[in-house]
Amino acid sequence: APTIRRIDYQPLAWTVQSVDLHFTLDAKATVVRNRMHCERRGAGPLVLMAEGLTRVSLTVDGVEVAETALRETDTGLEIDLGERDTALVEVVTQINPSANTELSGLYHSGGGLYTQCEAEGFRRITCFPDRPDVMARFTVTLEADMAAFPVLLSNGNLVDSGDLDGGRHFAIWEDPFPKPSYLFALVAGDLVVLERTEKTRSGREVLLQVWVEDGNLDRADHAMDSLVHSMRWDEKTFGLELDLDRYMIVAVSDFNMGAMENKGLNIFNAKFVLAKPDTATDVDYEHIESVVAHEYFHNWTGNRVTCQDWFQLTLKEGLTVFRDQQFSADMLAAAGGESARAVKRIEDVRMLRTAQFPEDAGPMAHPIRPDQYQAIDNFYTATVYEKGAEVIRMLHTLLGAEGFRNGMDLYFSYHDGQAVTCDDFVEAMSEANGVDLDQFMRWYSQRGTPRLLAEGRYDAAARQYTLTLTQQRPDGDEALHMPVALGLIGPKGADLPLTLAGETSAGATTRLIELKDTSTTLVFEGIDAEPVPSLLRGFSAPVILELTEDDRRLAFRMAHDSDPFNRWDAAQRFMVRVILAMTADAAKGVLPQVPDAFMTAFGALLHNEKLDPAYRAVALTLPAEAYLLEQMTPADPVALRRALIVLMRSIGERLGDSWLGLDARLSVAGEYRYHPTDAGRRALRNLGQRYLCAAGVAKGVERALARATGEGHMTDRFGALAALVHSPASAEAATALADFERRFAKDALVMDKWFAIQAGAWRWIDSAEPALARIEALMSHPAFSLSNPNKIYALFGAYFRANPAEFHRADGAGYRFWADRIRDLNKRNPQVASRMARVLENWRRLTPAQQALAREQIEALVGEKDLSPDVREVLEKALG
Ligand code: HT7
Ligand code: ZN
Repeated sequence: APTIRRIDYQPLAWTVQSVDLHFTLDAKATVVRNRMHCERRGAGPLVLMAEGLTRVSLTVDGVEVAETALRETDTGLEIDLGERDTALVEVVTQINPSANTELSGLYHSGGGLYTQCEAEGFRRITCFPDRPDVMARFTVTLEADMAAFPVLLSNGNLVDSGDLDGGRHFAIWEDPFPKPSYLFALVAGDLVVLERTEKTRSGREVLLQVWVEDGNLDRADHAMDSLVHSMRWDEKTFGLELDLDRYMIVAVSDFNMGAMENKGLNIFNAKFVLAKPDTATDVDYEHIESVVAHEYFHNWTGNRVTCQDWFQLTLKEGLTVFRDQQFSADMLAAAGGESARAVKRIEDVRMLRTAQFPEDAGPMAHPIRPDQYQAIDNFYTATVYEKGAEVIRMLHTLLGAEGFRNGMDLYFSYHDGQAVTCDDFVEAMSEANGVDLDQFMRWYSQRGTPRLLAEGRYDAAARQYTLTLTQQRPDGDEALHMPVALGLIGPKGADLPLTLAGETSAGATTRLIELKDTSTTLVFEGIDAEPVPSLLRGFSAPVILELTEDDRRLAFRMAHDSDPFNRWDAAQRFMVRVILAMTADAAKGVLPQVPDAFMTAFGALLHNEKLDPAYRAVALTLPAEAYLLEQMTPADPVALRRALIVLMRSIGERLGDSWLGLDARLSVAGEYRYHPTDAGRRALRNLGQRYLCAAGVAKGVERALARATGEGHMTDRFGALAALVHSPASAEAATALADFERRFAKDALVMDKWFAIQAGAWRWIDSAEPALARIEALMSHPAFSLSNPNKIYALFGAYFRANPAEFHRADGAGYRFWADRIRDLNKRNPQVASRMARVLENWRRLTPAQQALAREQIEALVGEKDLSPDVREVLEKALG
């Protein structure tokens, strides 16, 4: 596939002012009549993108287009419109939604018809200048068989509907806001609705709807509540109101990603809509709230102001992720206090470190605004989304909440209704605050995770503490504008007021330092004893902090750091150090030992009743394997797993009584409610259960089995099931799995959990069944399906990503299985295939023996001629 470059951006010669779409809907043969009112903007032909369409007719101003005026191109067609300045172009196409296994464009799922147009799906529905900088007014007529498709939805407002002859009916939808084609949507199916009317802040009445399949109405309330909370939050925080009379969310079972922010008609993967206590965990509830919010917030950051081109994707995604993170943090803090906010920040950073740091250190590394791509679908990445959100967060930190809000207001006042760039956004922030952000813009063009090296020196005689902070950028790029929040902790554990050389009075205990040079030296005065630095508080910049700290210091910060993020981070650093040392022993065949100092510090956190259970749960959770592997050279997943098994066992054995005591004390009385305080108690209890089962503590295993097979809610049930499956208690695990299967065999979303937990299962004894054998057997399970992305992510994704020791098997069987899955998925659904293909991109970090086995499979795949551009781009980059 050709490489598309950012610097080649050119506006099109023609734009579309308004478009009338008429759909004669049918699962196998849908006919689309598309009338575009086109307007000239420059010299050149009308460029229309088209993919896989059967063209029935094409006319300009009512006249069939002559062969000589038409040129077929790699991406569609070009029409020479002569000297005209306006033209009515009508194109009729036919498509087969049932054959659309890629789930891009118009597709058939569970008896209904759904669309997914971002990034380039609209061209699979009709011929159109399918680029985000072409913003048109859409009127959509849907016509279909009433029995098969009783509900007909599209963007905007319903302006007419009625019956037609032959058992058919129609609906006409008008979207008052110009939009790019990627925000177009239609839904036709047999759905039921939960609805609510709300008043916006300015007093307009709006209709909110959540559409689901029959039988799921009792699972739609949480999504509806989340939508209302999102509306209120955006009004309060940014003064942004819902601009339509009607806002719809539709749940669909087959969907490539999480959800899609189509104007007024958000289409969601059902797993981010449906929840009731029996079927969804606290984590599911949390995800639903944040995904609903994310899509809702896109209405302003993405839809009202959209992207000029796909290189600017982080303009809408980074900003909207930041907005949804802030929303969730505010919601959690309102219900569970400031500690709940800290837990959210920790979870977000944990995710960044697990998913984005490895991406930024591998062959797919790219700046948050990439400079080139082959398949745009490959660039919906953790870098564009999560690192992009960190970049926006740094602006928020640098400008303050009020300054950031002023920047947002100015951005909307300049660019509402436009397709713009990241520069436009940062310029608005800069102008609104009178600050120069030119250097800050480098965050948009540098790839790789910067390192921040810190060195402190205490001079007792001068009562000074000197701190030198040095930036290291991976490509040797220019210095970044980096906000670093820091504090100094005194020997008794209290933060010291900070006075920098030259200042006359003592300042706050946490200071925000703006680094702009490669190296910066700070001198703190009036320091009576050697302090312990606490750097990058709140993770104020997305960097790797390199600071030499011995065990004593880490334990000290675990006990005293007043910044909850850094306190957690100290625990993580201690864990990383211990686990890497244990892994090195395991690799040499030596039995790994857990140091007493670590156990003592860990136990102190566990026993600290002043800390909320939710906080203790995150602080006592081991770093993700993917993050740990990132710290090892070479990465040895099998040795790492051996070390983790020993560590988990020891934590369960040595602190067994404490965990059992907590287990009893943390039980939550009464009916399930989704609330951060309750969720925190359940999280800590479930974590304890993991350690207890890992150690085979009889009482722990017994309680877990009772919970896994009892009549409680899903958070308890699944927590217990996970603890058993991730433990040597194989008989109890088998009983619990069978019970779970019997209860939920007909519930697709719950069965995804069942598939994933087995795919991710650790092997506690060498003679146990390897995960791969189980997965191969599960592929024939009646609830499994190769055409449903959720199933692929649950069974294969969990194996490739969440079970590194089993996937990176010494015999290479994991890699052969992977290659076979990619071959098959590549034909069905290239977007999903390419996501799965990415799991081996960092193969060069593995041990030499594993590298050889992985390379063999990657090379074999690259040698095949039918690879989709998506998969090819990933694999060719992997081979470098
Ligand atoms: N903006 C949405 C992106 C998306 C997507 C992209 C490629 C292929 C399928 C897709 N489904 C949704 C999701 C979001 O960020 O809100
Ligand atoms: Zn988004």
